[in-house]
Amino acid sequence: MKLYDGGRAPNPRRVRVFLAEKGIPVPLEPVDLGALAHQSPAYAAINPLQRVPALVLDDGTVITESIAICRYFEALNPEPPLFGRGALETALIEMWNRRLELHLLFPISHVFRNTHPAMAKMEIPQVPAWAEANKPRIETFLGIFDRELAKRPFAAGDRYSVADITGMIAIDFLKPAKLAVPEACANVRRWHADVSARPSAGA
Ligand SMILES: N[C@@H](CCC(=O)N[C@@H](CS)C(=O)NCC(=O)O)C(=O)O
Repeated sequence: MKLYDGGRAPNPRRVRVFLAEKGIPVPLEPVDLGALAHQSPAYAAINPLQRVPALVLDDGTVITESIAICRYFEALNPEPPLFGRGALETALIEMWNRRLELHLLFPISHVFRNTHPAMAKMEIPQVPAWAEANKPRIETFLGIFDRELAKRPFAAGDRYSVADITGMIAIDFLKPAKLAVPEACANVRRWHADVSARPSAGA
């Protein structure tokens, strides 16, 4: 098995943090996004969408999509449960993971991809107006998330989950997008400091 990885890029990091939380060692194969190695014919044969991460199993089966890869490892190694236990906890974690992905990580990614000069060769065309349109959405969502985090320690409840991984990595992605958590979002800041202090955050 081999995990095609993308260094500092957020989606491959989601899988690395997940694996670190589980304590599962998986050999990494670095893919140099800056050099557009993910657009090479060799990598496109693995993932025709030319995105990382991609997990290649020993029989050649390819799994892409960060959350699909995480779910594969969760099914094989249920402890600790990062997608939840039981109907309610599992649904709440799914809800928050999707909210954090769709309403935070993606809009931040749109800002980064449509403004950063280094992304001009990947985001074609770059549309600065789309970046601008996403900025207020990020702020609105952070306000909503902040009010939720006033009620509990982690994104989806009392336990750390995959939703915290998505959220932490989204917040870390604010910096390269030249954005920041608003001062008023004290609960987001507290939660981000807590999840960032876990050893897995360095993965
Ligand atoms: N939905 C995919 C997104 C994968 C993705 O967009 N990966 C980025 C790195 S974070 C990538 O490979 N970008 C290369 C490009 O845009 O050309 C997932 O969850 O894994």
